[in-house]
Amino acid sequence: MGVETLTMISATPSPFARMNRIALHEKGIPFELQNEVPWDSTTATRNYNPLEKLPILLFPDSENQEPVYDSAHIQNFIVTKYADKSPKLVTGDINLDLKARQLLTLSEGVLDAFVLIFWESKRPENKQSAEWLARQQRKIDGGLAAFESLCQSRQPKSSEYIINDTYTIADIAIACATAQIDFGSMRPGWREKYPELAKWYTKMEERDTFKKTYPVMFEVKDSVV
Ligand SMILES: N[C@@H](CCC(=O)N[C@@H](CS)C(=O)NCC(=O)O)C(=O)O
Repeated sequence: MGVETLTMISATPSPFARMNRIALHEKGIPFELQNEVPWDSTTATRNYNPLEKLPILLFPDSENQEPVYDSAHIQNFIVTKYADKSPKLVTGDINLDLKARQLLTLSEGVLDAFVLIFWESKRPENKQSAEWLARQQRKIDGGLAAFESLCQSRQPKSSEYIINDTYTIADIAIACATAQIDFGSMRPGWREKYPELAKWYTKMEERDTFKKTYPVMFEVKDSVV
C-alpha cells in the first residue's frame, strides 16, 4: 500500500519534532515539513492542537484522520499505523516495548525541562525563580544519569541499541534528548561525565536520518513571556 504525503508541523530546533521526523525518514514515509515558530502570533499550531504546541502530524485525508499531536503520541502512532514498514522501531515483545515507551516518556520529560529552563532564563533576572530553575535542572541531570546507566547495562554489550539488539523509538528519543543538551550547551563536559552515553550517542548521530535533522536555531519574534 502506498503512503500519501503527510505534513509535519515542526520547528527547526525542535527536538520533539526531530524524533518524529527521524521515525518518518527511517520508515520511508513521505512528508513535507511546515516549519513554524510556535510562540509567534502567526503560528498555525492552534488550528490543529488546543495546546498550541508542535510537533503536529497532518494527513491529506483530513476528513478521516484528525491531526495527531504530542511527540510521544506521534511516535506511537507512527509505529502502530505503519507497522508494516521497516524498521519497526519496536521489538514486538510487550514488556520490552513498554520499556521503550517509558524511555520515550523519560526523554520527552527531559526535553520539557529543557524548554522550561530556556524560557525561564529569558525572563528578566529579577523575575526568574532560582528554585524553579534548579528543579528543572535536576530533571536533566536525572535523565542523563539514567541514560548513562542504560548505556552501561546494554545487553548484549556489543549492541548499538538501548534495548537488546533492536533499533527502537527509545534509541531515537534518548539520542534526540542528548543532542539537545549538547546543542544548547546545557552541560559542558557531559561527555566525560557520561562516557558510555557519549560513545553510544556519537554512533547514533552518524545515521543519515540523524544528520539531516540536526537542530538549527530560530528567532522568536513576538514576546511571549
Ligand atoms: N511534550 C510536548 C512538548 C512539545 C513542545 O514543547 N513544543 C514546543 C516547540 S519545541 C512548543 O510548541 N511550544 C509552544 C508552547 O509551549 O506553547 C511534546 O512532546 O510534543
